[in-house]
Amino acid sequence: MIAIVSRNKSMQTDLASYYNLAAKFDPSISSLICGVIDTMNTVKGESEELRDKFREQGYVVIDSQLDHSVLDACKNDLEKFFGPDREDPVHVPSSEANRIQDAWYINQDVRKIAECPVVLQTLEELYGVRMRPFQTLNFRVGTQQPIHADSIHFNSVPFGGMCGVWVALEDIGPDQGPLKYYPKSQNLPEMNYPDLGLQASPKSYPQYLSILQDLIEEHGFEPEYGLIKKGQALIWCANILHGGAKQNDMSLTRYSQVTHYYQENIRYWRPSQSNRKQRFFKPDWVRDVTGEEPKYPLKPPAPTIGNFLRRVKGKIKRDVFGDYS
Ligand SMILES: O=C(O)CCC(=O)C(=O)O
Ligand SMILES: [Fe+2]
Repeated sequence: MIAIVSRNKSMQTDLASYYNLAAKFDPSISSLICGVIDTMNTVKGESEELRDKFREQGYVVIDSQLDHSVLDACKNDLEKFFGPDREDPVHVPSSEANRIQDAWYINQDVRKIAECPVVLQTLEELYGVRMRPFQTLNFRVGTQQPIHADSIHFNSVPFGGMCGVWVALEDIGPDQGPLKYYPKSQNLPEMNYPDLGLQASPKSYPQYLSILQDLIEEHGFEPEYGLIKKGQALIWCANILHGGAKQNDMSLTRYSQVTHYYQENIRYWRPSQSNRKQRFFKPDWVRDVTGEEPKYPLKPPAPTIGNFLRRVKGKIKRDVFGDYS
């Protein structure tokens, strides 16, 4: 399919209908612009410029104003959980050598970064509604993650009620494998697997990624890089194409925290887990769990064939298809 798109000129001019995307432009959701909720009449003043930039470019960079002691403590306290000889942070849903998911369960500074007042205030100004953190990811080095839109992992009804915020825990230069993103690509329509003629399954992820490469080329989107200073935060919207740039110098670290946020009181679904029908889920909101029994590790699953196959499927999804959702 990708080859056809690249070679066929008439299809190049009408990719939306080729991929059966036109129906996505539903006038009843006209309050959603480029995946960013139109707040023109609700928020005025100083934030207008930032909001315009967010709407036009699909991202903005702000100063989180987080105390550097919080950033340093986060970086230092998680250090033992990274690398080949790392300690296993058992009370989180998942962790790998360079990726700890939801470390807010075990680390107060991760939670402080996720609940950063300046970030929350800015998100409210950008979206006109409250956004709530529901997932954190901490990285020690660059991810070199392929270019994707977060909406393929975390979608919502209405579309666009999700965003990512990338906080630099150290100054980020071009050789550290910075965040790479394509301004204006958020203008592409909502693309779920069936819209691209793909089965809604992690198996389709490599094809999804290569269609995005095609679209980038067709539209001439130019990449930008998150060369930001320690404490700055890069906010991106659900539909913007982004990933991790190549790490040129393997000796360099790239300490960072990504927090994903959802708009409150909408419906949440995951395209890769919605094969037969749209499956909605309840986000695990970031919150204070200091008084709670640890949720992780979950009880080991019963040794049934079903559970064994589920674990193998999960591993293939991550290791073979690169789908870390
Ligand atoms: O930090 C990166 O390199 C990419 C992270 C990312 O795409 C995400 O967390 O949504
Ligand atoms: Fe992402």
